[in-house]
Amino acid sequence: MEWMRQLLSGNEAVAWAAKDAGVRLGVGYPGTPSTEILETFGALDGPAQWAPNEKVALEVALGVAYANARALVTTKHVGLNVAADPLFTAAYTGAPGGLVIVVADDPGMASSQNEQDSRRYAVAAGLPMLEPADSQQAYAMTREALELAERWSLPVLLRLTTRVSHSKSVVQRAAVVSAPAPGFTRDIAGRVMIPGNARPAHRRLREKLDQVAAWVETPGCGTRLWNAPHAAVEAGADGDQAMAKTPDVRRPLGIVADSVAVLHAREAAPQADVLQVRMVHPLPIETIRRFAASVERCVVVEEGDPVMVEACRAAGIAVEGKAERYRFGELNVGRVRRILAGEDRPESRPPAGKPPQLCTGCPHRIVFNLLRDLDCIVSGDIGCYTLGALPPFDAMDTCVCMGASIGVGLGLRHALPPAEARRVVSVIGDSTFVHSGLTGLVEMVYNPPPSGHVVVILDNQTTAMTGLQEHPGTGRNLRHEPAPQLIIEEVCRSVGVPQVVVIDPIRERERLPATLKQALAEGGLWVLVVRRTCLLEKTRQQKAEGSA
Ligand SMILES: Cc1ncc(C[n+]2csc(CCOP(=O)(O)OP(=O)(O)O)c2C)c(N)n1
Repeated sequence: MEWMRQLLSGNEAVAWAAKDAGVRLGVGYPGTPSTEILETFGALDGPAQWAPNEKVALEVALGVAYANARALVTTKHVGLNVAADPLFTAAYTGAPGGLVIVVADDPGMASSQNEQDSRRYAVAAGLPMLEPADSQQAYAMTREALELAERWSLPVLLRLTTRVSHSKSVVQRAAVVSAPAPGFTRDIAGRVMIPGNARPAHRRLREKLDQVAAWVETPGCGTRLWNAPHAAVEAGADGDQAMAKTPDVRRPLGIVADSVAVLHAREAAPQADVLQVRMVHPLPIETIRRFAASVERCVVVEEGDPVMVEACRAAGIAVEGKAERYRFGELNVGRVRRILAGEDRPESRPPAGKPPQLCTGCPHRIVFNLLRDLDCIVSGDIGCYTLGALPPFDAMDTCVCMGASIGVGLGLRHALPPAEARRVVSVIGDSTFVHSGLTGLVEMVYNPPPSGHVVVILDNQTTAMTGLQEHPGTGRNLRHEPAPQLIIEEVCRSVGVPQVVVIDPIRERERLPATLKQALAEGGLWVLVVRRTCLLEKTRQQKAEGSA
């Protein structure tokens, strides 16, 4: 049944909402914890596609929204860095169709290289940001975000975190709407961001944000009040109404929280009133002010950076925050109890888990054994192969962000004395190469270090790290159907790399060490494409063929 209540993860709920709200195109780049949003949208027959990277994803979606159609972008937090350039200026141009950018943060870094707090992006770019606490809210707020984006012709950010993305809870869907017909209305002054157009556009953006800031203070819009059970007000009533019913009695404890911290706070302090901030930018600061005035003690409970607590204090609202130690990692009920108790003594450490490892039989293993044995200085990148940094290989020396391996390797080659420079190798996966390695390769050809350079592209024919997604180099699209294929070695040759060698590390076991040794000794510019399909990808393909 269409309207059946379903048990969905936050990511699945976003995908269902996009489907029910007539999203014309969902586009993104995989990244934990966001990946399943587009995969689910695609499985629901929603038009979904992987872009080579997040910047391109946002640009494509922006074009869709310029054409007056609804668009959804999905990314993990660090992907928003990649998409930051179009993001900031898209805030100026706006887009009539309704553009929602779902960004999934990873507090605690279950699978990321940093734990940046994307709420800062909403403030910096000047965009509204909504934050659901569970799957039902993820569904409702995705739809709300699309409506708000249309209403103000302004991209809207929807921020999830690992818990919200991956936890399952019951979702009741709402009526399906059909998308309006796309069409183009020319608006040169509004969309061509030369300085003369951008100056008024910035002012327009700030005016729109003032309107959003006024809207967010209207009852029920930016907040929701979860009252303690003994309070003489209805649980779940909106903030203003509930507070109006108890004007004279100051209740002992009030908590201001966002995202999943709301659920932790309710469990940790069932006696407290909890004000859920649903829109974190613009913040419903006057509603928070009234809430804080309605309680004896008001504590802000938020995961990550002290974003809301700083905003409250800047607005002269007396709130308590959390000790610095709780900025790191995820919150949970126990940690929220500690925050509320003002407990700042060291926390007990969870027992160390088993370190992750490359799979038995993974073709990456052969390369890292070799790099270790040759005592290479390895400028690494992000993917399964980052595990080459751990024992028994210990064969990766740097890993910063996707695509950095080539630039960092070049820098090392430029600076190190010749004997050390000749040991430097950049190692990058196939998906990562397409994502952001290409320009590094152009740099290598344009400004070659005196000792030359060697790039090893670990081509396992999939994006293994995030769960076997396709990319332009695999020759298949998001649904694993055939698509035009980017031939990596041809691209390398065409940008001017003189020595490009493709090697199967298993079938050509001897050739790989011989070629790498030759490349390191001879100097010059080399790309070794080490191509062998990931074993898990092979199994996926066999299963797909079996069920076809
Ligand atoms: C900007 C950014 N987007 C997405 C991710 C998530 N992510 C990490 S590595 C990776 C790609 C891994 O694929 P590949 O380079 O082919 O290596 P493999 O895991 O297959 O060995 C992705 C999507 C990220 N860390 N940063």
